[in-house]
Amino acid sequence: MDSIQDRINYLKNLILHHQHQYYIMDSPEISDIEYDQLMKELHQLEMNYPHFLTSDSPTQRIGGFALSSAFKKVHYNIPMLSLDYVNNKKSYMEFHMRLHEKLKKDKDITFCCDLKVDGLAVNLLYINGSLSQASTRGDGKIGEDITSNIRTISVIPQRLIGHDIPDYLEVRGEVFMPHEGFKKLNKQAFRDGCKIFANPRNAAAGSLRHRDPFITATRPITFVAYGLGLFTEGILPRSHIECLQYLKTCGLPVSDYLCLCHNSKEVLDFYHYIEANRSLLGFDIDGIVIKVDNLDLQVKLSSTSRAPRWAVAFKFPAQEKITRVCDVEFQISRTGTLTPVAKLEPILISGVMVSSATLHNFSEINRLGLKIGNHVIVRRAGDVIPKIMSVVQSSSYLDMNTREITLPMNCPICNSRIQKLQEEVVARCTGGLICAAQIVGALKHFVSRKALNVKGIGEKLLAQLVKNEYVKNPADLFTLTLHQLINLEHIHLKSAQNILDTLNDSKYTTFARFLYALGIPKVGEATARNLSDYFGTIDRIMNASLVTLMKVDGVGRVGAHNIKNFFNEKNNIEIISILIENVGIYWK
Ligand code: I6G
Repeated sequence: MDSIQDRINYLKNLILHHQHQYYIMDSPEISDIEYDQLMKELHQLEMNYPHFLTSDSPTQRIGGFALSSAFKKVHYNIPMLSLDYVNNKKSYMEFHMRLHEKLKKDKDITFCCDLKVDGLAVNLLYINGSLSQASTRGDGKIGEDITSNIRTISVIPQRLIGHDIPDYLEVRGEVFMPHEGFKKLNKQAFRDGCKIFANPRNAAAGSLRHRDPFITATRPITFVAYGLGLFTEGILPRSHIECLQYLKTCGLPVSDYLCLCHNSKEVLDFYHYIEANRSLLGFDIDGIVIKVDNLDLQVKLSSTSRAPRWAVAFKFPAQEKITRVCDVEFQISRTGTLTPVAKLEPILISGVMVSSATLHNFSEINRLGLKIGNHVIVRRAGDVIPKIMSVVQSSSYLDMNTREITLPMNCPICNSRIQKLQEEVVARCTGGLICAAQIVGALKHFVSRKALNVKGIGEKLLAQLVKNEYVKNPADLFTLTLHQLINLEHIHLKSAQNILDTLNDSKYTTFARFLYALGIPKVGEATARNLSDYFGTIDRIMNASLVTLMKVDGVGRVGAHNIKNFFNEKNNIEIISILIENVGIYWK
C-alpha cells in the first residue's frame, strides 16, 4: 500500500496537472466535482498529517490559480483574497457568533449580503477615471494582465463618470457568462464543430483568458463589481454598501440583489429566498456572500493571508453529485417515442433522493459515451428533471463490469416492434393503437374533430375509460355501455346517451379521416387525404412498397417507413379489422 506521503505527492501532482489543463490549456479533463474531491482529499490528509503540509501545496493557493506565461504579470498591493465558506446553518451561526465575540458586540451587526456569482474574479484599475489595466486574481498576489480582453466587455466603462473620482481606484468584481449567451455559444460551437464548454464558468474563463481579444469580443461575458481594492482619497465611504452605491454612480454595474440584513435571521431568510429563486436569475451562483457592512468593523476584524475575517460565502448544497448507473430502462411517451431513463444508485442531491435521470434519446447516450455500470455526474437544479452531465473520467472511479446500452427490439409496454430510423433521433413503438402508454393520446386523436369527430369525449373522460379498463384500444370505444358511462365521474344519463349516439354516428366517415385517425406518425390530415386519393383502399396501402408510398405527395422516406411499420405490426392490423368488420366503420 502507498504511504500517506506518496498519496499526498500523487494528489499534488495530479491537481497541478488538472490546474494546467483548466487554467492554461482551457481544456479540463475532469469535472469540477472530481477536481473538488481531489482537493478535499488532499486538504483532509494535510489536516490529519500537518507535518506533510508544504507551502507549495495547491491547497495553500488562493483560488488554486496557475499563471500562464501568455499574459504579463500584475502585482497587487492589496491582495485579491478568496472567501472562506460555510455550507450549513450550524457553520454559518458559528461564523456569526465569532464576529460578535471578536467585536465584543451584543447588539446587532449589519451585514451586506450579495450573490456569489459563479465566475472569475478580476481587478479593474482606473487611473484618473480611465480604465488603465485589468487583471485576473491569479494567486491573489500576482494576477495576469487581461486588459485588452476586458476592454471588449461592453458593461465595463472605459471612463468613469462623475466628479471626485480618486486618481487611483481599483474595482474588484466577477466576470461571468449568463445562461442565454452560454447556450447560444455552445449551439454555435456545435454547428461549427468547435469545442463545447462544460458550463458557463468554463466558457467565461476560456473567453476571458483567450489570447485573441477579437475572439473575446464575440463572447457573451459580462461583469458585476463586488468591492474595492486600493484607492487614493476622494471618496470616504463608511460602509460596504456605500462603496457599491458609489461605484454605481461612476457607471459600473453592481448587483441588483444587494440586501442589508440586521441579524442572523434576516441573513438566513435572504439565503433561503435566493436559493428558492436561483433558477430565475439567468446566471449561475453557488451561494450568497455575507459581509460586515461597516468598514471600521472590517478593519477591526482584519484578514488572514487567504480571506477576510469579515466576510463568508454561504454555499448552496451541490446540485451535482457522482453516482453509478445500475441500469437503463426505456419509457414510452404518450406519442410512442422511447426515452431512455438511467436507473441510479440513489443519491441525495440538494435535499432530494435521486434514483433516476433522463437520457432524452439514444444520441444523448452516444454523446455521453455512457455504459451501464459507469460512474456519472448527475445534476438536479430546481424543479428540473435530474440529468446526467458526463461520465466520470477520473481514475479514482473504477467502472467494473460495464455493459453497452442497447435499444430493445420490442416495446416494454405492449411488445410491439420498436422502430429506429437512421435519420430520426428518436426510436418509436409501432403499436400506436394498442400500447397502454400511448392509448389516451391515441384515443384523443382518434375521436378528434378532423379524425372521427366524436363530440363530447375529452381527454379526462378518455383517461377514466382507460383507468377503469373499459377501453384498451379505439375499437373498445364502440362497445361501451350506458351502464359503464354513468358509472364514471361527472357523466349523467343524458350525456352518456349523447356519447353513445355520436359514437354510433361517427362510424360513417371518409377513408381519409379513418387513415388520419390511425395516428401514424407524420401522416397528417393532408397526407391522409393524398394517400386516400392515391390508393383508394386500405388493402392497397397495406401492400404498397416503400417506393410506391413515397410517390404520394407529402410522404417522404421517414413517413413511408412509418406507414410500412405501422401496417407490419399485427396488433394494429387486428384493431383495424375489428373496426371495419365488427364495429362497422365504413366509407363510400
Ligand atoms: O470572489 C468573490 C465573489 C463575490 C468575493 C467577494 C464577492 O462578493 C460578492 N467578496 C470578497 C470580499 C472577496 N471575494 C474577497
